[in-house]
Amino acid sequence: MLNLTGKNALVTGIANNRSIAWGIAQQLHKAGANLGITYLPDERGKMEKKVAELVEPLNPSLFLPCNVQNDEQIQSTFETIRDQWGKLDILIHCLAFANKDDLTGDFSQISRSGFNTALEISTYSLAQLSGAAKPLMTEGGSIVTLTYLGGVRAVPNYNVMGVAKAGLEASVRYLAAEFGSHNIRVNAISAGPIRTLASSAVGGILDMIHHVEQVAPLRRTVTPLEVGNAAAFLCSDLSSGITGQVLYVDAGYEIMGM
Ligand code: NAD
Ligand code: 0WE
Repeated sequence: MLNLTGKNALVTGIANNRSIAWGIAQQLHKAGANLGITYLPDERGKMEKKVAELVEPLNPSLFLPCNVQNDEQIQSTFETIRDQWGKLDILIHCLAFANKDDLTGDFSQISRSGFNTALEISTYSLAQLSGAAKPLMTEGGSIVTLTYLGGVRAVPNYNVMGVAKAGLEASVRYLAAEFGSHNIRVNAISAGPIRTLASSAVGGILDMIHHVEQVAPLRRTVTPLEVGNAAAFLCSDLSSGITGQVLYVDAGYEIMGM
């Protein structure tokens, strides 16, 4: 049985009730995990209030600001986990960012700063958070990140995010190789397109979703709760033999040739 009672799970990347991280947090809670939630703080504290209200029913025992571009916030997040929880079992990395203008047009025209921003936030952050989590995962652990098919295929307009996801998937393999001797597993879920805050800001996302609904074996897209179920599996002892992998949760779309 899928059982996460007694496990402490840190979930990053909840922005609103459509976030994939929100689907994951709900399923980890349902399986009995004790939750810590981080949010991306803004100047006016609007995000803090919004995310706090959303996650309240899951009774998180930690609720912390964590912008991955801010080293102090990362340090303080993991210091708080050490002081309050003593150990960490689960880390969910569910965040990405590229400048909107870099998700359209010619990839060859990407600026140095646009490239760096996308890879700093979307790729480097996994190694950074995993490195901070490692000493706290004293009884082993599970790290799960979110990727997309655009990291292995040239998906129109995904552009620099595709490069970031290719690096993310490679990071999963190097982290899995490094952490395996500590019984810490590292895996990625490659989700099919879902309408979220990040994807809705992308032109043509509805056409992409429509295309998936025609082509995918299951003739539909996936939901954040389905991604959450796969994440709960990868965080549980049911997946104790699995590390370094990319698990497709995409209604089967990836296997199709046409
Ligand atoms: P979302 O907008 O709900 O989540 C993205 C999150 O990234 C937000 O919570 C945002 O606050 C956070 N974030 C951005 N910059 C940050 C920073 N500097 N520090 C900390 N957090 C920061 O959108 P989503 O679609 O749920 O995205 C979550 C993950 O799922 C991303 O890695 C995305 O690439 C991946 N993914 C999304 C889809 C999709 O179609 N929506 C498909 C496959 C994979
Ligand atoms: O990973 C993603 C979303 C990534 C993303 C989206 C945005 C839009 C708003 C990263 N940064 C930003 N920055 C913004 O300002 N997905 C897998 C969803 C997605 O994004 C696409 C897609 C799909 C699918 C972009 C182009 C083409 C397809």
